[in-house]
Amino acid sequence: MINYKNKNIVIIGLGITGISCVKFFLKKGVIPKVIDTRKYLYKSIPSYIPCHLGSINKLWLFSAELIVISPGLKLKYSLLLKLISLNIKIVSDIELFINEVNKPIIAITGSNGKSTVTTLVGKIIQANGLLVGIGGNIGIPVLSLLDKYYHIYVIELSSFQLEFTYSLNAIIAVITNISEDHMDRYPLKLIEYSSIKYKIYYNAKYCIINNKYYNELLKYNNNYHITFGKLGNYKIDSYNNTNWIVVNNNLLLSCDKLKVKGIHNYYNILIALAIADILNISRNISINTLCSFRGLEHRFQIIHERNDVKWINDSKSTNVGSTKAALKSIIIKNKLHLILGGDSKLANFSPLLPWLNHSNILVYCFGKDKYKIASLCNTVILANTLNQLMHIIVSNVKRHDIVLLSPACASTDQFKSFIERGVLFTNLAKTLY
Ligand code: UMA
Ligand code: ADP
Repeated sequence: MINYKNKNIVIIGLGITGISCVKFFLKKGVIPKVIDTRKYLYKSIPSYIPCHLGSINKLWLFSAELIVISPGLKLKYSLLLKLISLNIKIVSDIELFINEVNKPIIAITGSNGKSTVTTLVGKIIQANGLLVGIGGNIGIPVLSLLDKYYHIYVIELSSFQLEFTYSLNAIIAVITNISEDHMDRYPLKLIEYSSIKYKIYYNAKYCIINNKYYNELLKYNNNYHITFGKLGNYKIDSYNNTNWIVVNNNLLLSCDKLKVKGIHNYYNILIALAIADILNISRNISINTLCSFRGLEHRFQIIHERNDVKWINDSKSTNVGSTKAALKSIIIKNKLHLILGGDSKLANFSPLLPWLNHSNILVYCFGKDKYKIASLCNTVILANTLNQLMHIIVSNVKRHDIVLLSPACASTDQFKSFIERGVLFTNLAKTLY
């Protein structure tokens, strides 16, 4: 544990991470300073805490001994270099957390599937009778986990959180997959983004990796490796026209027994199983838990079915990779009505081209980047809002059609979060159709 007493500490960002950091330092007997570039705070903090709103207070930063930066914040590169040259330490809340706990940490990152895998692993460990602290990017700031006793932690990490994390020494580290996301944050694009993701493997005892990135992993860690994917220790293989979970070349479980569907979800199941096996959890417990899992809300979820029309809410699809996964999982009997749009975060939509110009797919675009996506389509229906599009879609759908909201974009241009977007889609589907 680090002694923070009498240290000059500045927290930047006062969302749920910043608030958890304030509470953490107050418990340590230290009063931090806080900065938020918004003019008003949504959450209140004690009035004796010095608070600077509306801009970055550089004087505070230059006189700090420790800066804790919230994941959603990006400091200008020149400012960052100046702070580093002055030997001022900049850390994430994850770094603070790692320095406090002495129980094993399972660390999970990736472009897609993090929350699903984190939840699955948490459920399996719970079913095995251990107290498991689940947190991180999934929506529970890790420092809030310090309030209770846990035997083990399962932590979901975003690339933003990994940027300022240095001391991770997970017992098990996983990258679910890597595809473009957050390209508006990384000037060096995919190279920069993926090298930050690979930080999760530093000092990890067991590394779980998609077989296709195996060689890349060896640059970061030479400890025990387990591979999954089309090939690998844990793989999905077709047998008698059915997909099977295969472990070390033994058929273990038919994917027909799972409630979640789609190859991408089967990969998530492989990862969770591999983690459970490393923890020596009995196969009975893992398989029962995996088979009963119905998936998380807003992730490729059928939310309404009427007159043989299926409505699928995949609002958590905030990048091209997850929309591609959704499209690969759908068998189109008649027409697919695909809703895309929002803030693309400078994404390249060309991997979706085969679906954007498919004779059985009608593409609908809304939100900030609707024209960017539309420019790749031969035919497209445009509207400003999801609400407007849904009114058009209900008049277009016919028997055996599917309507899929899988926007491939962040929701923040028009909604508070992907949850608000998914709830609106669900309510409109149920009330309009
Ligand atoms: N802020 C500024 N200046 C800025 C940007 C933000 O001052 O330029 C302030 C805002 O005014 C606000 C605060 O910072 O008061 C918000 O901080 P934040 O954006 O870091 O968000 P938190 O509420 O602390 O939530 C963060 C994660 N948010 C982001 O990474 C953007 C949450 O992930 C995470 O669940 C939470 O910490 C707990 O660990 C969300 C997310 O969208 C779900 N993650 C991205 C993703 O999954 O793609 C990475
Ligand atoms: P994350 O926490 O990484 O955002 P989630 O489990 O919340 O991941 O899922 C986000 C989106 O990614 C959803 O649209 C979901 O259907 C899709 N998804 C889940 N697992 C995978 C995967 N292994 N590969 C590609 N897409 C996935």
